[in-house]
Amino acid sequence: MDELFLGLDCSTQGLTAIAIDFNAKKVTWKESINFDADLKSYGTKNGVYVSNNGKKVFSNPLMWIDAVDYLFAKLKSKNFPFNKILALSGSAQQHGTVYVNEKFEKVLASLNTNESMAEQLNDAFSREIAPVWMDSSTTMECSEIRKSLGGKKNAIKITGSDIFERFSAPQIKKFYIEEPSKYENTRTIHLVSSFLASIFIGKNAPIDHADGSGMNLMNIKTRKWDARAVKATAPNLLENLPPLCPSERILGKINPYFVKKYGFSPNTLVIAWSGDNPNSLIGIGLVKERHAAMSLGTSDTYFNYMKKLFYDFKGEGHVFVAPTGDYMSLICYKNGSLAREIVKNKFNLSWQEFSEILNTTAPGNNGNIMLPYFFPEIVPFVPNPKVYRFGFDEDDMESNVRGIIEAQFLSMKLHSKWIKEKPIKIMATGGASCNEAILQVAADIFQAIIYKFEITNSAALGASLRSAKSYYDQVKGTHAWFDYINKFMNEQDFSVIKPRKEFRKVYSKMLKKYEKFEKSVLYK
Ligand code: XUL
Repeated sequence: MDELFLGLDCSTQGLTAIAIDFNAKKVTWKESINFDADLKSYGTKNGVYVSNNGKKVFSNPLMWIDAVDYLFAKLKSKNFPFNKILALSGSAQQHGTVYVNEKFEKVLASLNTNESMAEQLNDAFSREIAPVWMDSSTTMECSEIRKSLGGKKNAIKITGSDIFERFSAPQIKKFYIEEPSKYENTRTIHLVSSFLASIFIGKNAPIDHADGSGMNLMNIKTRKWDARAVKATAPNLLENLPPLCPSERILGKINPYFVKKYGFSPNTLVIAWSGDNPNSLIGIGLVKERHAAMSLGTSDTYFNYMKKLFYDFKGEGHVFVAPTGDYMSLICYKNGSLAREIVKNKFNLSWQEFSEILNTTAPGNNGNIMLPYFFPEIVPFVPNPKVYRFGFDEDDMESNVRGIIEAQFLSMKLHSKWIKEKPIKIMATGGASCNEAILQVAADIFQAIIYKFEITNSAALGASLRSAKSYYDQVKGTHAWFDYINKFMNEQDFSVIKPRKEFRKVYSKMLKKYEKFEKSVLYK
């Protein structure tokens, strides 16, 4: 019999389902919906609503559960084999919070299949909206929490990250300050991941350690809610937080609603959900030291699996618990694809022409360096965008093309120095990862092998792999993560970009110069 596992990914813009046949080592189904296009009545743009000043960014939790019904109906119409799914898990955008009242669990336990979940859960929220990771309205709350915890360094030691505007604690604090009576009516505060897991088990689900690390509320060492952080955030908060659990936890059997409505087996196991970045870590196969990944998308992220706990006391990067129970780092850049596109479009280049310039110009850019803050940057923190060019001007096409790409990877290398496990293997995903000329620059700068990975939805894939591991661990005894990943990943398609040793020196010199220039503009 087929042994299928389902992974769902509720990202900012849509919901994706991936089913894998673990024994055949194959992705057998992939289906996505887009919130703006498929759930038009919610009126979102790119899956969110944005306040006039651009600072508050939020979504509607009802839309996410409607998306589950919509996607499953679509799968049912295509005869998706729901009855063969042995276990499922999920992934969701990180940091966003969902506020439910005491009706939530009661309604969940008795959902009827004649109506949609969203219709039945309409009154189960104490706050209609859910702030998401793009929100940057909580600067004041961040400084208050940071101060209560004894400053930036302590905040990092306690929670693994400095206090960030998009993280859950400052978001919860703001809600408590601005809408105290709604806060009062809140029974449970979920992350998007634990909220959706709750739907699938028919009661409040725990928050897994990996996604819990993105809240500024969990102690990164003890993996428990940290009393100091909880106190610094809002009164009686501990009562409203779900328990924490390891990411591999089997939460229980699937809510009968899904059995009756879509034909899941009543024995389908539901595994704890987690955040999209932790799920991607698994989906890309990072379960060993010195393995890292770069996701080159709207924003670029760089993340590492870490055997040991390292802190970035500069406060730029984050440390999360990994779904394997170890650690992972995450560095998030705003100047990703959009910045690359600005340069490409300024010179009316196609991507092919852009690549040709990279292939035919000298690594090191003849000493020219760009600091590419086309947009406000998170790493390093640059609130007011400005592009700096050293040794060339904005009309020099070659130097600009090479300049932007070298700057992005030099910055990644520089700002990940605090991770003492140096990468030898870097997986590349995301839109720009199909461009081998760009990846060659990355390989030369990092002096590491870059693997170009064909599967685009690594978060949903990670969730399906996590559900397979928890299921087989239970029925066949625990196995190392590496065994699972190796078994599955070796069958996937990769192309390999090797670092060219002859450019090692050029780039190590250039990195020092880049650091000097960065300091000169940041601290002037
Ligand atoms: C990570 C972060 C984003 C969201 C996107 O810290 O904010 O990557 O998880 O979904």
